[in-house]
Amino acid sequence: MATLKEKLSATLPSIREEIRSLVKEHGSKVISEVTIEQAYGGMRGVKSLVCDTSAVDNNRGVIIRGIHISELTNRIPEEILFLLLTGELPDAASLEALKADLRKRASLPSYVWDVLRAMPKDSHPMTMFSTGILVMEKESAFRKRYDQGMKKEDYWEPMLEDTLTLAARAPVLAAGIYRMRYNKGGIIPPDPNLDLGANFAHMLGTPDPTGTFADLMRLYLVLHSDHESGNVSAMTTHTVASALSDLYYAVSAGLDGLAGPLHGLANQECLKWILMVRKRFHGTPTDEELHKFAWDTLQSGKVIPGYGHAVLRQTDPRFTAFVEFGKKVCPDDEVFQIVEKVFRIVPPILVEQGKAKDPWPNVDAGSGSLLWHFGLTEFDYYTVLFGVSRILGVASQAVVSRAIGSAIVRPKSVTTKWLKEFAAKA
Ligand code: CMX
Repeated sequence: MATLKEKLSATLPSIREEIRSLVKEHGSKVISEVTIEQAYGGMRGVKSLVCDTSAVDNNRGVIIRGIHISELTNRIPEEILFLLLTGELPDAASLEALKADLRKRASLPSYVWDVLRAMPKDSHPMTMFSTGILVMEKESAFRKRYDQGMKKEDYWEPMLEDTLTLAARAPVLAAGIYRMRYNKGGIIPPDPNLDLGANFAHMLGTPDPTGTFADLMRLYLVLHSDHESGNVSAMTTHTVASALSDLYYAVSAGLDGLAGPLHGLANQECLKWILMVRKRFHGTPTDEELHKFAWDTLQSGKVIPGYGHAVLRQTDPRFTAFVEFGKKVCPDDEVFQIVEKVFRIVPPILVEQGKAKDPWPNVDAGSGSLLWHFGLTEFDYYTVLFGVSRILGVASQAVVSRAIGSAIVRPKSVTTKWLKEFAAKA
């Protein structure tokens, strides 16, 4: 049995050596080119980041440390954290050690609640979540060790320390925000006998007589954990951490990016859209009604939330995993049935419109309907759930980045004038 830290520590010398010799032998080889269109177009497709925790295949979706996400749906979030950080799933003893470690860290300083209580009552839950994390920055092990003086090769250790603390505290913070923001009664403390996902379900206080909501929370935390490093939340976290800002600063910034409607907030927008459909047609629409409603959305200049992706070109396997869960748990739920119908109707419309490169559903298209089924109906809270999970991935990426000595991010920008002159000469 090796603890997560022992395992990581043992593998680091060979990983560092592997990268050192790769750069030494092949450092000048070209892996990507950048066109003017890409420079204006969000750098789409430009290969200029390294991420070893996961990779997104255009057609197959996310693969975490070599394991396709569809093979991880029965795992618990703690196993995914171990996998992300070390490259291997834990054995039973290592998993128990990690669970015990996280349990010890799962309490919040009381000043966090004071700060959140002082915020405007109509603050968005993502603002509260990001603020709650930022305000704990003074607890950062990385910052303390850095201030004391620390060698570069040791940076990963306090980064790991902060990762474990944040992974343990995020569900406590998020559940507390839910109870506070929606007047659900007092904050429910963590139950030391439960795993991360079940504990999250418990602290939210959603009735769960059969334990199925806890299963959904485990699945939710597994599916959203990581999606390589070019997406807004991961890239922001990486960029901020590359300045040696500690993990609290970096994760808080990453979550601010996740809060955008083209990224994680799409899960809130998506359920909002589904509920609009239901209201407009007093229930499940006919195919023709839904077809027209989707066209009207596009013609009013809006996107259909939950559809399309910057990298994927097929149905997101995370959407498929949620739909499979829904088929087992709530096949007759009206909102879930509309989600299934949208999946049938919308992709051909997006193809017909001819703009979106990917007409298929992404992770955000189905998750909200399941939360709704369990009575978690406050959809502007949904992105916080995404955030609790995404912390596992972006924090793991940050540990790896510090371990391999990644440089401060500083690409070169050019002016439009420069581009015009360049284009004229080329
Ligand atoms: N509905 C309507 N139009 C869409 C669309 C959708 N679902 N998806 C893409 N398009 C449009 C784009 O807005 C763009 O239009 P313009 O040329 O007028 O600007 C055009 O199709 C080309 O876009 P693209 O290259 O296919 O997509 P991008 O890589 O630029 O953007 C994404 C990807 C996800 C932002 C986009 O598909 C989108 O806005 N989807 C809806 C929001 C959403 O579900 N986001 C969540 C993504 C997953 C996540 O990060 O959580």
